[in-house]
Amino acid sequence: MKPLNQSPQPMRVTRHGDTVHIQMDTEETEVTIAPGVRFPAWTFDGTVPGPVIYLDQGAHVTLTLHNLDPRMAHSIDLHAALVPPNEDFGPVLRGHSKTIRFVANVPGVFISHFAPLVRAPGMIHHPRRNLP
Ligand SMILES: [Cu+2]
Repeated sequence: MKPLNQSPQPMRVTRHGDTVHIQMDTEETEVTIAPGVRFPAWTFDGTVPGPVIYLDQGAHVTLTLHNLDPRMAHSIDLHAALVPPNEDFGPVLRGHSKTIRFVANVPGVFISHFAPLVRAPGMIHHPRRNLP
């Protein structure tokens, strides 16, 4: 098992037409909350709030959350994903990964957060257009 405070890496997004594959890491790590002030936080890709995910309406999304934390389970609750929350938003055990699949059918701005606590990255679904 790796130690706490691993160097975060940015969210990895791969797009192939309407298919979007997202890789995110979750862990406890120190973040800077004011100049010179570090604080331990539960993070997505090492940040609070986590990264914003931009999707086209109709995108077929596969999001894999990797829990790098050696001490505890983490999870993600994607309000944009109309999936069974008890199955897809449940805990990802330390050192494990979980994949959530959904279609971004509804355009809008959605919160995503660790369940049950909020540390919100966002997800924005544009009405259909071509993202780079
Ligand atoms: Cu929620």
